[in-house]
Amino acid sequence: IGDGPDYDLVVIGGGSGGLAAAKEAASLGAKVAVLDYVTPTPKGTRWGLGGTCVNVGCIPKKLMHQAALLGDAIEDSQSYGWQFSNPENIKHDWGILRQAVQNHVKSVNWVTRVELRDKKVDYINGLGLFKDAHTVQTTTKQGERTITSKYFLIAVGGRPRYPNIPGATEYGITSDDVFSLEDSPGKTLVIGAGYIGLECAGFLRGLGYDATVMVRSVVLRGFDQQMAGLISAAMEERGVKFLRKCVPKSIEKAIDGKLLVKWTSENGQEFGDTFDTVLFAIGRRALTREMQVEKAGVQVAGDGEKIDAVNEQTNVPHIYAVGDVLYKKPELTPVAIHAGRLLARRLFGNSTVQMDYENVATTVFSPLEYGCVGISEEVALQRYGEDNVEIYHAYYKPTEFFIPQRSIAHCYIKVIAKRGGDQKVLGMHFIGPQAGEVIQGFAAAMKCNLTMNALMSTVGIHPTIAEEFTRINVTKRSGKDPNPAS
Ligand code: FAD
Ligand code: NA7
Repeated sequence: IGDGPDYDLVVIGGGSGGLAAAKEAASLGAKVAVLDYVTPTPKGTRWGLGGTCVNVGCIPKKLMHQAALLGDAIEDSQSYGWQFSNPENIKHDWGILRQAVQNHVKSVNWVTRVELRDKKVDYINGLGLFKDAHTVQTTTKQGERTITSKYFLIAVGGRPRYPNIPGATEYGITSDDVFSLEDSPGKTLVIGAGYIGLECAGFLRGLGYDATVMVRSVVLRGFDQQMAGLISAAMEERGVKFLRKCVPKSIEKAIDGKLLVKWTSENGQEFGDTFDTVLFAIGRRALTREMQVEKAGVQVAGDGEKIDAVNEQTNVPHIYAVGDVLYKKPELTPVAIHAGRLLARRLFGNSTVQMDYENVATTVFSPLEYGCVGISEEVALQRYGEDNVEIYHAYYKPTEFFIPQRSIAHCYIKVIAKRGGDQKVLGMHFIGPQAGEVIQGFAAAMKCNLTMNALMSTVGIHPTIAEEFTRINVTKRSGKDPNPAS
């Protein structure tokens, strides 16, 4: 670039969004550098290149969820004829799971580094701070460095919050620590009932640990509340305990090494119990302060930490942002990747295609999974009014549940449609096994303006659970029984 800036694009944060943008930009001929640095957790946990999803998010979470599901499968298998010489002796070994998960994570870290090298993206293992709007400063093992670039991309993601109570950082852990814990977590209190809290409590219970979720207001705030209620009921049925309308007050270490947690209920009553592990899942904060965005003139949104970008562009025209750092955008890996890739194409590939943040499908990997796309019943009623919305629903019986006599009490689906005409589908909600696999294709159908007429005229695949969506015909308005004929 001669006397110009060092790079065409400098990406700060080598996670889902940053890496996708960096690789795409490089393949379009741009000179690109990625800075990635992981500040250790208060417990000292650290990890390699690739960001939250690969190291302490989606991937280790899904693997531990799978470990828990396999436990269920072992139980079911006996009614299908599988014989174990000593069924009571089947145990789970945390150390083996932890090692297997961490080995996989490390292999992904390695592949990511190789990919960057192959694409000629410079990887700088240092914390990036803005010095001014055109310069980023970093300290690596080789010393301090300043880097200039034509464009910058803020992709620093977020990290778990800790509550401001005595003992929180000393004794508590978060999702940043749980997947690499040396010792098995034992009796665990999960504080927070968002999807991360439910998923962690779910797989821990599935692996055989005593698990309790402390809920401040409602479970899965922001999700369809009828579905959220079914998810927590399904978890309770599997032995997860819920402390509702409670907030933590303090954590102390008892002489026997256990953690004594005190909390207060809604009416101010104080309670306490001891746990081996306390895991906070009370939300995440964006890491903009640490990188001194104000020195570049980048404004943060109302919450003081996230960036309210328009089409990923911040208020400083050559500085962009993608991923979890964005204000009021879904905090999901494919969202970060898609937005990062499209941005790189607009910057270096003459593209004009913008990211569409609407109708992004997601799944909560609770023991009985919950997948959804589009809006919740609450939002539909509020947005369109009861007279203009039709809610279709059904309980169903997965074929494979019959033989082991698994509970079908919470296997439920719901489709929210506009009333009248072809009945455009506004939201689809599914509780059951493989919810993510079920919902993904319907998300594509919704992108193509799926209508109730089209859904009902789709021929199902039998016997599957996804076919339930093609059979759905009972509306809430009709008052008819949504239970299947037995
Ligand atoms: P990140 O992936 O967080 O990457 C940011 C990177 O920047 C990190 O490596 C960070 O250390 C680094 N960094 C920060 N500041 C600096 C700096 N100043 N200089 C240099 N580097 C810096 N999403 C899904 O889609 N499906 C799931 O099932 C799912 N499960 C999840 C489970 C858990 C437990 C968690 C925590 C998250 C989960 N997510 C899931 C969310 C998903 O992980 C995030 O949405 C995604 O990783 C966001 O990508 P990002 O690029 O914005 O940031
Ligand atoms: P969420 O989805 O923001 O959920 C946080 C949960 O923690 C939620 O149940 C909160 O209850 C609860 N919370 C928040 N602060 C506290 C305190 N101080 N004490 C007790 N409980 C608290 O976060 P996740 O970690 O599950 O997910 C992180 C992000 O990924 C999230 O923003 C998603 O968009 C994606 P509340 O409902 O506020 O009463």
